[in-house]
Amino acid sequence: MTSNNFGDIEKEFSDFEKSRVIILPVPYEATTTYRKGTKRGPKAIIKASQNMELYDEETDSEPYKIGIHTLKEFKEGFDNPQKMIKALADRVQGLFSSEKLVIALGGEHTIALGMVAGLRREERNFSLLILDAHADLRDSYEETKYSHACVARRLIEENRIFQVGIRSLCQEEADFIKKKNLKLFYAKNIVGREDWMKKVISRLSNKIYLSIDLDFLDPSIMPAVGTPEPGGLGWYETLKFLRLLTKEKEILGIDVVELCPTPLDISVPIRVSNSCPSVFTAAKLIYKLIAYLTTI
Ligand SMILES: [Mn+2]
Repeated sequence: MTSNNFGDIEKEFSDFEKSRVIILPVPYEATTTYRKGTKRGPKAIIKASQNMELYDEETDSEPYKIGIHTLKEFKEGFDNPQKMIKALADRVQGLFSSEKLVIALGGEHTIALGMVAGLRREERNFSLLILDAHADLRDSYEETKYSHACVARRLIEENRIFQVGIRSLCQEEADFIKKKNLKLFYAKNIVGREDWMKKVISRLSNKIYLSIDLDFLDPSIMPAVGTPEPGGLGWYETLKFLRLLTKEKEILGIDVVELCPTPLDISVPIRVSNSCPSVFTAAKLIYKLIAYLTTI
């Protein structure tokens, strides 16, 4: 297990040309506020994915056979958020135009801005679904407009966004939501229920971009994130929603961000790192999404 490829998939099914899914590690971290380490996320997810079974029992399939290629880490423009966003948009634009499904691994949430900018050059008509504990609607934070805490605010300037799982915001954000009459799906109204799933899906365009901040999950199953927040979604309700979503909508691009592994999750034997299963949960969540995409 020395390859850097997601799932440690054999060459036949991880060749770039033949792969439908492209994993792009983006270890960008500049503005994380509570706990640093999201830059270690992509490597940790890939390492965990190499210990995962590649057969999926729920769909009775081997999702990797659709082709999953892992690109080299993207690291351009990391000294300046606007440069990073532009460079990432340049990097992914060609992938989107060749109809690859790009899954970017963060890194902090700011990478979503580059992904969406790249996609927008190729496709105008999509809506953006954000799963997150935080509203991320501040106009600026700690003197930058490109903080992870401002991601949704930047995205809403040019996109139709739908936020699901929200349970943490400040007064400024609450005022902004009222002023703009935004309809957020708050965690308190959805956790443990299913009636919201079809409602969310019915509001989206046929094509969507999906941004997954892992802190939307409950910290009992996803403690290793930059800014954990109690009261999030559980594993099976998340899977149910994602399966419905992939059935009804065409997903053009995905980012999975804010995993903040502790050193334990990275460099010690499996036996020990199992004590903090966040990275495995993140890897499995991504593989589940691929399973649903391949078996609709
Ligand atoms: Mn968040």
